[in-house]
Amino acid sequence: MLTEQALGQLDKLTFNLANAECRASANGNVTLTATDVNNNSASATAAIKVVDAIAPTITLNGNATETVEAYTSYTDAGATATDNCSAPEVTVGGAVDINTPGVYKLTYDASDASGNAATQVSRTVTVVDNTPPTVVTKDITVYLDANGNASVTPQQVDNGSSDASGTVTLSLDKTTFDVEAYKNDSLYTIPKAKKALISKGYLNEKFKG
Ligand SMILES: [Ca+2]
Ligand SMILES: [Ca+2]
Repeated sequence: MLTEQALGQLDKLTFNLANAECRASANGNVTLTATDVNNNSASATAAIKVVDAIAPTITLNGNATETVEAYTSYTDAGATATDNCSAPEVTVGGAVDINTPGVYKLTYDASDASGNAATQVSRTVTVVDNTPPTVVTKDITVYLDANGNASVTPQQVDNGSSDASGTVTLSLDKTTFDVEAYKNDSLYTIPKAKKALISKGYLNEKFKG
């Protein structure tokens, strides 16, 4: 039976677990020596296997859910991992396509040198296009035809309207004009056509302007 005194004579191989537990070289043998009251002693060794069974912990940088405007740029804030032994690298899974609106999931994993895997952390990034196009117009002149009608296409009054998405669909609230429109809307000043129409009797003199 080992006495407290005998235990005090253990070989001096010691372990500082706070520093040594993560190194393979920490594994080794200890020698236990037992000595009786008459100074007879005997020793035996015991192998010490040091094991790290504690997984890293991952902490997300930034928010777990983010909404970003499309066609800008996105930089993932990443995540950091801490471990009782070291600072494991964080592996990022997934990617965000800033040029394609949608919902993206990024995952973060980390393992320590002993193969203990951290609980996966993730981030949801929603890419939205909430920016309306830029509309640029140009003033144009249209001429009434022999029947007193005229039409305008969106392309005729567009002067480089654009959107970051690269595509815009153009439409006009009004595409056809006639003599009545001419009479009722001073914006549609069509001098040449007016002159022609007056000469043809479609307009009377009061519209001569
Ligand atoms: Ca660990
Ligand atoms: Ca847009």
